[in-house]
Amino acid sequence: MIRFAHIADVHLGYRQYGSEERAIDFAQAFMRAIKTALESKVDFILIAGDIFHRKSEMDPLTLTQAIKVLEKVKKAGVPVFAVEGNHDSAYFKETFSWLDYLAQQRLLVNLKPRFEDGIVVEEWDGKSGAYADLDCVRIYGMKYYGSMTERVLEMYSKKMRRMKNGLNIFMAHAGIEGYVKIHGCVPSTKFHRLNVDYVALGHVHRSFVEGKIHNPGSLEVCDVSELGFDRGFFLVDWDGELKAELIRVPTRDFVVVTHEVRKESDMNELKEKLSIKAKEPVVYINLKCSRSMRKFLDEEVVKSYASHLSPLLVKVRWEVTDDSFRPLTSDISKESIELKILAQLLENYDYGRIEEEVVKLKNAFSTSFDMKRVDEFIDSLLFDGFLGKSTGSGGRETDREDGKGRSKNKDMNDEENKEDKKEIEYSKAGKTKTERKEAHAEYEEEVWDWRKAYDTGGKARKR
Ligand SMILES: [Mn+2]
Repeated sequence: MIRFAHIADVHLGYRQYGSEERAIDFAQAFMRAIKTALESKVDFILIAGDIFHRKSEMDPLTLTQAIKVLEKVKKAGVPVFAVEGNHDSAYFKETFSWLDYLAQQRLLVNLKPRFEDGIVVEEWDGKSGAYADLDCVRIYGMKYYGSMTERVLEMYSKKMRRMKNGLNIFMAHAGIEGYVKIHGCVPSTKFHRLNVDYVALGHVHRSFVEGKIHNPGSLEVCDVSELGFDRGFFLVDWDGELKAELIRVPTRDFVVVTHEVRKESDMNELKEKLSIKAKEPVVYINLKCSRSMRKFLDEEVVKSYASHLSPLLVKVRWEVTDDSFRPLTSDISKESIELKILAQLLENYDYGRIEEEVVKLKNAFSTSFDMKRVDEFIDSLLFDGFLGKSTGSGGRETDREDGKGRSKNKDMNDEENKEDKKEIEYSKAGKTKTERKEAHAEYEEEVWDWRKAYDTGGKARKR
């Protein structure tokens, strides 16, 4: 019997809502999936694309996360086969991707066809190739090709040869039509037609099985719209017959509340809606109100309604409607539109409310290269104590009036104290880990502090 794990859409390095903790959630989910797979004694592991969230701008922490987990698999002697997703590589451009890098480190096999007067489907030679053979298993891999998926698949399938008396797998980062509206989807018949036993897909963040086509979904929740989706990874047994089981990996709790505020007392109902149980969740509040009502509602107060949940973060999305009809162009200045758009763009980052600064900076550069203006601008930022601040706390306005610099120093001291406390926690965790090793290390959940890239023995993060 052959047993393997089929994982997809890990999205390492995704600092969702600008949260470092969320990026750690994604890494922890990857670790959990891999550990479960290894404990289930799999013969090999498939990763069907989007190991990383961003194809460029790799950071050391994200790369460490990938390497730490993959090293674990390598140590266990289990081979990993992967394809590049839309988040992993620039499609069609023959560039050296981060998966190529991991392949060079012998942490995985990165399967993709080559193009040279048509498609070239060769066996993996230790550096490159489109398919790889194990005892009784052949695995073909195809990376993401966006709107070209169907055409590449057509060409690819003509070059495929079955391994006789073996398990034949085709792995691709592509979706099939009818599940979600995203690019890179093809009709499912195109995959059914392939002369293989198992089609391993990634791309659609929701789990589904359609005949031999299997898509596990993403390990964590990449977008609030994906909340209701079933997700996990497949543990597959094959002995002439296929048996695939979706293994669900614990993920971060999400609390999503939509509420309409017509009068101030409606806020009490919002409180009621939030009186539920959840574990350090991401809280997502959709608030609908009129423009005149919006003036009475303080975002910080809204956020405080969720404080009893000890949330990881609270996100408030305003859906503000105009009280009466007003033509769009007459009294909304170009600048305010620009500010609005910038604010939306910046929402997913950790900079707080800096859209005004961005506009000022842009103006300082675009009107002339007046370095004096740029200097003044930077000075004003520094004195406002704005640097070093995290998510838009709404406290910035008051800092400004408070006078120069003081708030900045206070923040920095807090940071240092936090660091000290952490150091103590780590050293404690280190001790308990050694003690525990003799007992049953197997049954303890391995919790990593990914910022420092080592096992904390379950102490640093409580889930
Ligand atoms: Mn994805």
